[in-house]
Amino acid sequence: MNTPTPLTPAQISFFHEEGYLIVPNVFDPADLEPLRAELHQEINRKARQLQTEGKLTNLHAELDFDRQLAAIYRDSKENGEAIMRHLEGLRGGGFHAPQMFDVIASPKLLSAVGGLLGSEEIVASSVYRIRPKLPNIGRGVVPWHQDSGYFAPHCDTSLIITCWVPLVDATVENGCMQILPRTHQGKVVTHHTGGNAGFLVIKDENLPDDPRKAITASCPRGGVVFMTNRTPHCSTPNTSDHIRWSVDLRYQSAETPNNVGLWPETIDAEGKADAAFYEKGNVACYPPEADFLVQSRKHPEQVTDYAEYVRRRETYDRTQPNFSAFRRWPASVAK
Ligand SMILES: O=C(O)CCC(=O)C(=O)O
Repeated sequence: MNTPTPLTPAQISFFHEEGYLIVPNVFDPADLEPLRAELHQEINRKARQLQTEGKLTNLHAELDFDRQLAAIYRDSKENGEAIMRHLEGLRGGGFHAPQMFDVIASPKLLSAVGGLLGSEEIVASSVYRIRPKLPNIGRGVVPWHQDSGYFAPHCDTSLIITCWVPLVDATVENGCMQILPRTHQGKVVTHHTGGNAGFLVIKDENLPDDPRKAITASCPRGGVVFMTNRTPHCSTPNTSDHIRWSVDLRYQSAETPNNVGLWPETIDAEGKADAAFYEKGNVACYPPEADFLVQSRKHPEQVTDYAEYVRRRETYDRTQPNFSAFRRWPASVAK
């Protein structure tokens, strides 16, 4: 990866005024190749495991990264979902690899994030998601939400930046995001539970503006869509013939509440941490997952390396907290 190009003052102002920013060339597309290749290999590793267990017959190994998983899913929804669950990175477990960490800790990305945060002390969150949005499958369609809908209310007015990084060109056809601009200075609006695939959802009547004002966030591979935690966004169906792969990563200033360096003190026989750890001791914006220092000019010796990042993710994953105490949204009813 070569040297980062800092964001311009105009780009930074645009982000703060509009609540989002699309930068088409944060990365060279080649920078993302190691992650794409590793994900592709991981699909094959998991598919071979399912084959050994007698659940899968055709690996479709001749197909490219943006097609293989869709073919496996077409043969068997169960196998396709097993592989997707394995990759998605939910709850700290799932896929992590040096190639993933290299993207999270990429100087190019951190240069942009630092410009938007106005801070060089940057905390990354384990709340990242790897999204293979398969063609014509509803599961990857994400309803309107603000990321803060998922976070603890004490972080509502903090700035947490979502970096949405497509691993293929993201287009209207393959289901890129829609973003409602200039609405991110308002409150976290009411979300309902029970949206598509278990996602939270903001009903149209609760959106802070007319959804027809949404912009379409198409973005080439190498680009990044930056959003704030209060920017309403959603994503549309993939009507193309290939998978829309993306990862979304989250960062905040080290001054925003976080659980850097904090470990569950007690994990009982069932793997659950003491509830107090989540309710009092762990003030992170999303306490079930581990935050880590990813860049620091003041304390470079405290910046987390790959091994420590894995240890933190795995430890938090083992605790499996019940996070519902933090934010209770009403259940969705048919509109
Ligand atoms: O990738 C998508 O389709 C939606 C992403 C999203 O909602 C997010 O990153 O918060």
